[in-house]
Amino acid sequence: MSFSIPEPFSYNDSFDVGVDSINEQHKRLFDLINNVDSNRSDAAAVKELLDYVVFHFKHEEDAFDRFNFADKVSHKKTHDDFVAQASAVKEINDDVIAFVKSWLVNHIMGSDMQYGETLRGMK
Ligand code: FEA
Repeated sequence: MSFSIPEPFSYNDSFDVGVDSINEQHKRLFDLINNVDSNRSDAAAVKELLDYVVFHFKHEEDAFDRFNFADKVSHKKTHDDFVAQASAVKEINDDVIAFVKSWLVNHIMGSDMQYGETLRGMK
């Protein structure tokens, strides 16, 4: 199943996974992707996005361990695969931007939504 990409590309309440800290991080990911889109040849913007992605994934994965999230192994693999794909990008173009936007939206809606119940109560 594929979810529609908001245009303009920004966070809205449909992305609420039920954990404030994670929602804030997801908002920031939308912003950082827009920043890369507007500054395509700026290596620092790309690095900032990648670093924040890694930070965010670790935040989620630490919570999976603490709350013993049943699907943590396959969710972590999805994260690792994305980091590998994103790290291999050589040039930011329309296809890359479309891929990253689609990945974020589909990952939040299709995967992150599934830990909402387990992580409820986390800040
Ligand atoms: Fe499972 Fe959260 O990760 N959203 N991103 N990227």
